[in-house]
Amino acid sequence: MKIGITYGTFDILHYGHVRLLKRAKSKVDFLIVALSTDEFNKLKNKTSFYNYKIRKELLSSIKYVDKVIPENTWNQKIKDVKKYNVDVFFMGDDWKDKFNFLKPYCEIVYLSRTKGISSTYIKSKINQ
Ligand code: C2G
Repeated sequence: MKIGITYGTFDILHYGHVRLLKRAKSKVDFLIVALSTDEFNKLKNKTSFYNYKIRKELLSSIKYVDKVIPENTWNQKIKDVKKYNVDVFFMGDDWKDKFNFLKPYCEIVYLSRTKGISSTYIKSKINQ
């Protein structure tokens, strides 16, 4: 069974997130999402609209997502890859080459971001 993992905040879930998850899941049998906790978001200088519990509830309802785990720190990826026997690490290409240190442990796939949508954009439109 081929296992994949991806990481992110996934705030205000939108079709950019879903398309990334769909494409990742098309390449593996089991897809894990490491979801940034509210505390970790502070380290990323991000405040999400939805808290972790809600973001996890939404992600878990997506048929492409098989498991959601917390992302608490920047440096848990190697441990996660080993712990879950991950074969493929996925990230949007806004992170291109940022996680190449994982090469010895698993395949790395950077997927193109979906243009024209982001949680920030949605928030800006709602606030208009
Ligand atoms: N994404 C996408 N298209 C968009 C918006 C986001 O493909 N229009 C992808 C991003 O490239 C990322 C994933 O959806 O792979 C989640 O996006 P974010 O929640 O913005 O992820 P980020 O805050 O960058 O967290 O340790 C890694 C970090 O946790 C990544």
